[in-house]
Amino acid sequence: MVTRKKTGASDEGAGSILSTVSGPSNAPPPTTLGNKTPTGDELLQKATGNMQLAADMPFNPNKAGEYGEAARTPQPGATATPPNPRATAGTSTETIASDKLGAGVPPDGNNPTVGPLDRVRVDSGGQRLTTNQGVPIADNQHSLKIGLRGPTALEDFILREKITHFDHERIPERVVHARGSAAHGYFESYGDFSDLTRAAVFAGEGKRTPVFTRFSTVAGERGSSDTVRDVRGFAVKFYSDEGNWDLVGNNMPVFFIQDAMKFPDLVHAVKPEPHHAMPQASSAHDTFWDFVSLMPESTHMLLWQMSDRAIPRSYRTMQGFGVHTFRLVNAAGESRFCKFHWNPLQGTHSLVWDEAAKLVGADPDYHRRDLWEAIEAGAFPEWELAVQVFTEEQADSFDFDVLDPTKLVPEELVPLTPLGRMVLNRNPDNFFAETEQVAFCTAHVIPGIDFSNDPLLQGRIHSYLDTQISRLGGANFHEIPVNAPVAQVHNNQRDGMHRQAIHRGRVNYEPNSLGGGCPFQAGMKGFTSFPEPVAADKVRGNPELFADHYSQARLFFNSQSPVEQAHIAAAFRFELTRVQTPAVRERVLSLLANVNAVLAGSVAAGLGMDVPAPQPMATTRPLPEYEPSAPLSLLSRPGQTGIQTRKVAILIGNGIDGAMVRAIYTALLKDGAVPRLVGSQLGKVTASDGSVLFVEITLEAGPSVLYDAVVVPDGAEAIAALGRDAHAQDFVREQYRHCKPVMVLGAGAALLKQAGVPPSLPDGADDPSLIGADGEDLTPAITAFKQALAGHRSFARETDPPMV
Ligand code: HDE
Repeated sequence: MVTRKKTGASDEGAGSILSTVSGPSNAPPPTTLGNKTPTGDELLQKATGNMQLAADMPFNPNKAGEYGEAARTPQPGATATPPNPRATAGTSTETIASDKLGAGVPPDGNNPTVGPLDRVRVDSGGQRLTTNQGVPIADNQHSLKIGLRGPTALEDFILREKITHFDHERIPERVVHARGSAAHGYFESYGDFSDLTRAAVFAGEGKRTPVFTRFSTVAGERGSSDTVRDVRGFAVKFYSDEGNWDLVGNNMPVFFIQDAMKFPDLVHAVKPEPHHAMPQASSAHDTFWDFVSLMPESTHMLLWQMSDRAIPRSYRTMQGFGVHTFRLVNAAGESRFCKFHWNPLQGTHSLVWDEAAKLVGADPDYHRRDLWEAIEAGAFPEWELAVQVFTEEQADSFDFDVLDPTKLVPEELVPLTPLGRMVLNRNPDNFFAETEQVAFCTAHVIPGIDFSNDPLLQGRIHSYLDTQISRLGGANFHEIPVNAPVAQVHNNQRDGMHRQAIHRGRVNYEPNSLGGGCPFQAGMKGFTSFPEPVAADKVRGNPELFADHYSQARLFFNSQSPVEQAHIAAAFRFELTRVQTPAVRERVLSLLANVNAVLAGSVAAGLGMDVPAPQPMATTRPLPEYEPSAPLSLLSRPGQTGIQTRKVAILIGNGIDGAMVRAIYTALLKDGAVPRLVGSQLGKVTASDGSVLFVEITLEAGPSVLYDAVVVPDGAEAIAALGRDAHAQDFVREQYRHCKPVMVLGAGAALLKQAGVPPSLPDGADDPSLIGADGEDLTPAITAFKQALAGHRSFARETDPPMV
């Protein structure tokens, strides 16, 4: 810019500054606009400051660095410092203050729309009712009518606003994973892992990053039941100080298909059949099994899905997995492959199938309630995040391809490295605003985390961003408070439906000189993709090793305990029984024949069929053989939280032993368990000692499946009455059938006898989870009961079919 030679005030060219089009060429700007107003002064600063910024950048100094080798190390964008605060303003009037505009102080390099959620939490205590425009509503009971018995007036804007908003309350549900529950919490790094990755969340010991974690089923609709047999989603959004990182995983480490191209087919096959929209939230139907039996790469995942992993006891007792191979990249640009694992402190525990099926009716919100109640009670669930880290050279030596998402990396091959822990310690304020509107995207990665070429992952990187646009109504879903990062957001994206941010200034492009070059590209401090060399033909297809469809299915099956193996066989039997097309059943059996002869035989026998010839393999290479891997069994992880949050029913009625009930109740509460007094009906119960107890829930409203264990205390009169209530008999029978700890004291034993519950295990041995006591001293019985409760179930009782 040409500088003024004379020092005195000059209004030459002021007219151009007071106009919004054209101006003199190459002349010094005026120093006064003549008619002095405070706003005019701001305008002068804005215009001259902006001209100065533009002049400070005579050319784009970054351009030469964008080509060839130099492009590998992008440089930070060129910037210039504004000569005055108004230089980058859109308007000279930005300092005008009001209750709406605020203090008239520009945000100065800050984006307040990403601030903590406090800014959008609302409480209506002491407030009057208003419309969405803030107009106080006098009468929220009646519409505006022409006379008390007359028609409603079209001018009733209050009624119309209320009904219109209501009409649009629902948004499309997620196309998969529609049903879910979530909580806030934090991730805490165990140390500085910068040698592995520059990801901000692992930058130092004790560093905490806020998270929002959503668990889900996959196939069911938003209102379906929690305990159906299904894969569970395990999606974690890390609000890191380098932006949001979403680790969108499942509770199983492998997947059904190897390429994103097949995902719509898989989902169409598993969802309710299109002609009659049945069955809801279940894979037990023809189209699912038709599809997967023609896709033998599903076999490994099918074994996981038929295992007890698919019916978790709680979201809190599930592992989580990133499934795909990812990359960790450190500040030196070195990359290693990794697999992510979440291991629950609560241990891995599941329901049994009969219980899961009954819970669908008894409490469709079973997992949602469990997560909510545990967090409300301060029993914050916790997971350890660990990674299996391996180099590209190691990966090349494995006998499977790490880009194949139907394969896991056995822990014996690459052990886990723990990186930190996640604690969920805060329930959402509002289900819709947070849990429903949260948008997870596999494309949300931060510097230090990168993708592998897994063709399933590559497809997901596109899909998640795309789906949010229709589900959340436009491209600005990132501004919804639960989705906004805590890191600053500055770019030149503008407009779109429901834009929240009001950008100051006139610059919405880059490079620019009029905004001092800001926001400027970060160069090597920003996200840079790992420069993996690739030279190959464009092709549709998979590598050779992807054609091994059975060796890891065998690994999984062989790593299960006999009980778990029996459950897998029973689950296949159940699902295939519900299939109606014999050829589909037969095709599934031909897959299983490639996995394990005992499994195939057991399922075939359950269906009244013979085991067919194994399906031809897709490869002629010999399949690798694996030693069983202990961590693949659920039973390998009992957990560290004892009886905390476990629900115990204590059956009571008139004449129950009150002192005994109170002692057990207190002893359970002491260790964090949740006892409930369960009776035939609500109200008072007079105990044998004359004291009064209050029933907390009835046998009808809280059937057996809602509890982890039952206590039948002493008290002849109460037991006789319970014995006349078939609900009570069902209750103890089901507790027994579902292998849960049962404690019977004194006369309580009579109820078990009446319900047909045997006193010992099917093989005649003592049943360690059936605890009885006759004497005065309850302590040993309570101790044994707590021990059995901490151990969850006694599968030694189980027979197929059940005897009780
Ligand atoms: Fe997803 N998946 N997925 N998925 N997925 C969605 O995104 C998709 C896959 C997973 O709590 C959708 O926001 C494709 C594997 C979870 O909000 C959608 C493919 C894994 C959640 C989508 C996969 C997952 C989703 C639906 C194959 C385990 C719930 C709504 C290429 C690693 C996240 C949405 C939440 C949700 C697409 C495969 C996990 C449509 C195309 C493998 C946990 O975008």
